[in-house]
Amino acid sequence: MKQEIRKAEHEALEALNGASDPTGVRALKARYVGRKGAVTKLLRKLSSLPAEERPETGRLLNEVKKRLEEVFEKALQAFEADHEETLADALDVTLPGRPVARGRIHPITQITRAICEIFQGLGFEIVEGPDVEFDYYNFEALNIPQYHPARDMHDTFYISQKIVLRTHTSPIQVRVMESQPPPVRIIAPGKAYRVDYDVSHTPMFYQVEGLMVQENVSFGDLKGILTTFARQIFDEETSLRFRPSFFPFTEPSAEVDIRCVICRGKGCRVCSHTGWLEVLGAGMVHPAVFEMVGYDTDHCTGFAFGMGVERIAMLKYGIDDIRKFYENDLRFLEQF
Ligand code: 2U9
Repeated sequence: MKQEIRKAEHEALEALNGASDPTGVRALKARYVGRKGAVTKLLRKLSSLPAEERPETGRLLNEVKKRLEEVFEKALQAFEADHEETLADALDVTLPGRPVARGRIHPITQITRAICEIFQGLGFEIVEGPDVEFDYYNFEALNIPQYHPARDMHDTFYISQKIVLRTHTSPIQVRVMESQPPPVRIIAPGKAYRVDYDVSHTPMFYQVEGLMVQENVSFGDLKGILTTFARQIFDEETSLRFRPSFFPFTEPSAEVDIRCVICRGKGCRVCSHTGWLEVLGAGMVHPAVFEMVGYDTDHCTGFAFGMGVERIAMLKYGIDDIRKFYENDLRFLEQF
């Protein structure tokens, strides 16, 4: 038995000499001093020895087991220390960190917020509504008849026969008028969708529309509000021009221009040598629209206006292609 013990110790130490990683050491530890290990098995065999041999053999076995446990533990610690040293060598904690790219607010969101803030300052309240709309709110209630070209599949994204992606934010104003009596003074920002794609159109774009309804609101009030707005969003010197136009939901209607921000009216490539740039559309709310929402046209009048946010941003920053806003090119976006 004593010989067996010495042999097991010798073998274990030899094997440990050849171990090249902590996994190997753990396997050896289990093989010799683990629950089913060689030395542990010998301990169990002690009871079969003659009584007089047991004390000395037992002592020897315990000594060998303790010694082996210690050398295995030391070997494992040595591997761990080595590993930490290697990590410390590989990691130079004095190197500067990688710069964290900082995000920023998209230029279209910045301009939408700026527009809304100006109108809030003039007493308008911000209202939002669903992007997916009933045909009724998007067209019918806005006096856009069945045969109007805007209703064509080539202009409008249809979800079903009666449901569309809103082509303007005007349904928001219809919903507000349907739910409350005048006075109304609201601003409706949000996405709009049209089947269109070129340098000045994207299938999704942002709009801000406004509506003011109460007794005796006039075209003069509309001019005053829009002039104040234009002077705040562009600059204090901005002058406005109203050209007659047509929209089914307003009568009379106008397209509104500002004096060219580039040439100040002298004529340049940007304003096609007219000295003016179109910025928005507006008009007095059509009586047919008031009737649809149950407003009494004898006691209230109202004006409405609408603008494309990208167009305002393009004029303000001198950008010639609307698609740049949606290409996610950081070299472009980081300039705002
Ligand atoms: C209601 C009644 C009237 C909103 C208006 C315009 C004129 C207009 C265009 C500007 C550029 C759309 O983004 S664009 O292509 N909009 O010219 N929008 S008046 O009139 C309304 C809205 C709601 C109940």
